[in-house]
Amino acid sequence: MLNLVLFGPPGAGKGTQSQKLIEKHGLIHLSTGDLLRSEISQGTELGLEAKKLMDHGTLVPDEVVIGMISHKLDANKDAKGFIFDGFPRTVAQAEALDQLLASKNAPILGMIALEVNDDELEQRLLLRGKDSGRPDDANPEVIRKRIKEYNDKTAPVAGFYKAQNKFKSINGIGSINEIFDEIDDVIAAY
Ligand code: B4P
Repeated sequence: MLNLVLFGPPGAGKGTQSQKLIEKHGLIHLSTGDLLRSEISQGTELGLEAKKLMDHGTLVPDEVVIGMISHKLDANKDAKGFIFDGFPRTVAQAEALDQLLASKNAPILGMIALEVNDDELEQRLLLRGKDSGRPDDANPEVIRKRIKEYNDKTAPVAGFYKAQNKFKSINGIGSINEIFDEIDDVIAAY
């Protein structure tokens, strides 16, 4: 099973590259951001609670996202593999994911991190915010809060995968196709 974690700060290009990877490799895309936004648009109780946090650039509780991922893994038992996009975002989420995958005998093959500096991230997200309708992309203060959450809570997740020799990092600045080719070279070398 080809199970990959695509990693990086908000706006690094995880969602963009995930789309290309699922087309090429026939994987299932599991984006916790997309799953949460779907709960919000359906007006579920979970969505209403998540929206309050997401609109301020704060992470939602670990147990909420772990539950969503567990459900999706169970619903896709015949998948060739999964791209985890925006998950795990805390060390607790990474530990839970290892446990979920151990019970399926299908561990994470690797984590691929996209490196992008803060100024570029802010510009990309503000640009997307002009027409995405995402409140968390429209406000520079919220974007900076998301980057701070990343540095405080998410960046340590890289160490979790480094300790397992599964971490690879690439430059996330450049054309979308160039970056995709680099990611694909990393996958071919696994
Ligand atoms: P996400 O939906 O995961 O959003 P994100 O971090 O902004 O990344 P995204 O994938 O959208 O951006 P991308 O880099 O593709 O999270 C949103 C919120 O949900 C979080 O703040 C949190 O509250 C909550 N959440 C989600 N998962 C959670 C979890 N596991 N635990 C707790 N809370 C969670 O693209 C950004 C822009 O850059 C796009 O417009 C794209 O076109 C552009 N772009 C991409 N590549 C480019 C390139 N090479 N050059 C120029 N522009 C590029």
